[in-house]
Amino acid sequence: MSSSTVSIRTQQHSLIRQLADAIEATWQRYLDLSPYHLPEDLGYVEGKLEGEKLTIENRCYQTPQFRKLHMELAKIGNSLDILHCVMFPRPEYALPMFGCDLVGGRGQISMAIADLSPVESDRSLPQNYQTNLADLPALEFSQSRGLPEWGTIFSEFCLLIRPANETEEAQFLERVTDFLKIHCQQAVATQPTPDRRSEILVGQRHYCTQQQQNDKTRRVLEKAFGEAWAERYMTTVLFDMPTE
Ligand code: 18B
Repeated sequence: MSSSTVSIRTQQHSLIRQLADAIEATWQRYLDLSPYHLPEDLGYVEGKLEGEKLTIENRCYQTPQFRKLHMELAKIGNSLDILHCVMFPRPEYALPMFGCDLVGGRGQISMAIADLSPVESDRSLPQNYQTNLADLPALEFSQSRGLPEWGTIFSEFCLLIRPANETEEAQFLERVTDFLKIHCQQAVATQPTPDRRSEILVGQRHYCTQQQQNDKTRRVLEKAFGEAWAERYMTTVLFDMPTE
């Protein structure tokens, strides 16, 4: 861990900081982590966005079940804090995609999303996931947000909210931690199904293709780093697709 990684996290909105800590702690607790190397120049990035400094820090691991565990913290001056996280299963494992994105600024989180998204062609989650997720207590959030057009990849358990107060922030944090715990426990108990590899790859590629259509993410990256860089970053770091 570089000292700069510690510093950006400590400067971020408390929900982002707490969730980043919870993601990392859950990974450490349940999974057998090894390093994952990003392209040399993309681990720590600085750019300029409308006169403000954009800083991006990436944290990446792999495990026997996951090709890539990716958590990213980004900060634009004092106006925007972002946490992005995706867990990419190895295609030999019929596991959903965990994804989460929090965007906030000036003390308020404007958007918080977390989901375990199916990759099956019938859009269903594995039975054990359905049972465990359905067993979690119902939650009330006062401000739900509608899904964008490309958001057909998300499951019925998807949380997409604007947390209204600290109670809702704490509820969101707890629910995402529950998602992660269920996911890690299920993943380590899952046997690989190499015969389903190509079918699972189709599902994962569809997930990535849809996510690459998020114009809000693209626009931030394009404004700071240019179109070509944003395209490269979205397709090699944020939502890269296994090709073989
Ligand atoms: N994303 N997000 O990760 N995005 O990466 N994100 C925004 O208040 C970044 C994911 C998702 O309503 C917004 O409107 C940047 C994953 C959805 O049209 C901004 C990075 C998921 C929306 C950013 C980043 C995901 C959204 C607008 C790279 C889901 C709403 C914030 C570090 C699992 C889209 C707002 C809509 C929004 C930016 C979802 C600024 C730069 C993994 C659904």
